[in-house]
Amino acid sequence: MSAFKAGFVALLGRPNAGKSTLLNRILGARLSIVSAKPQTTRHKIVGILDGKDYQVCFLDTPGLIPSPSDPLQRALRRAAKQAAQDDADIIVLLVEPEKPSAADLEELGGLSRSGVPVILALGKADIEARKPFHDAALKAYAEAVKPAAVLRVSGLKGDGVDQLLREVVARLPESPALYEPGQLSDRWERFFAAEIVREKVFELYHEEIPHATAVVVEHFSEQPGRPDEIAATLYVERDGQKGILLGKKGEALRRLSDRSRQAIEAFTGRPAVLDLWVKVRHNWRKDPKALAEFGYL
Ligand SMILES: Nc1nc2c(ncn2[C@@H]2O[C@H](COP(=O)(O)OP(=O)(O)OP(=O)(O)O)[C@@H](O)[C@H]2O)c(=O)[nH]1
Ligand SMILES: [Mg+2]
Repeated sequence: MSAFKAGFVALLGRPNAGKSTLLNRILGARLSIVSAKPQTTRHKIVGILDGKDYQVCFLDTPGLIPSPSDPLQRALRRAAKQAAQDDADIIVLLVEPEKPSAADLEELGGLSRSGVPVILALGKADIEARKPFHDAALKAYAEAVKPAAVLRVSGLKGDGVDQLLREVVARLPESPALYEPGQLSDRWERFFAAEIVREKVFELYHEEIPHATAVVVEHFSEQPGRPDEIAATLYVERDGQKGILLGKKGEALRRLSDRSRQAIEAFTGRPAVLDLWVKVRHNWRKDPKALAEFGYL
């Protein structure tokens, strides 16, 4: 009988590379929020996959922003770097199917200096128009990263995901399970409710709004025989942004609330009542106190 294996596997890459989509595909669950806009993920999130003789604890991370321009972006970078340097037993580096810039090679190549094995995964491999770039991209990254394994994946379609999992499991250290078997994440429903509202903000609003919005769940109560009661506050940076979130006669906010509630209900499998409030917290992305309060530090 082979010994039980378990460990942390950090999913790393630039913003928008498809890390959260890949994690959700591996787990078969919508754990980490996804959007078409970069800088969607703002937290390290553990997604746990239990096998017969292994447990893989994937860490979804905020995309590595090339040049962070405010304290929030710096905190996101730190969280991703920390996952690579302190937490990971294995790194899965997910890259775009295009030729990397010198800055990409320097930064993403530098991640391997931590001494943990790196699996280089070229993502979005389903996109036909980008296939001509695969070989050149893989060659350039492989030279910089010195990966332990190289493969192509599509988090969206699922291609290559089994192979990725095999490569990961083969390199897991021997260890007892790190989390209670059957537990999907280290986070609780309250956290996911806030993330789901944030995902809907990314879907429904544009320009600076998604990145200027933080969501705090103030209240979450589950009672037998009754819908969950959830209250959340959306924090934006300026009065004008509050007006945009609300929309004419509060219509936009009602739409956000409806969509968020439906998604939360799909996630928990229970009916819910959702109350959303909007507050201004001036320049919160530059305010370490606010960043700590919102869980980003
Ligand atoms: N065609 C295609 N699109 C993908 C794939 N994976 C992700 N995408 C799309 O790429 C966009 C970004 O996906 P995310 O999973 O949010 O990317 P991320 O790396 O987690 O982004 P951040 O959290 O901002 O760092 C979304 O529009 C996804 O639908 C893929 O395998 N194929
Ligand atoms: Mg993400």
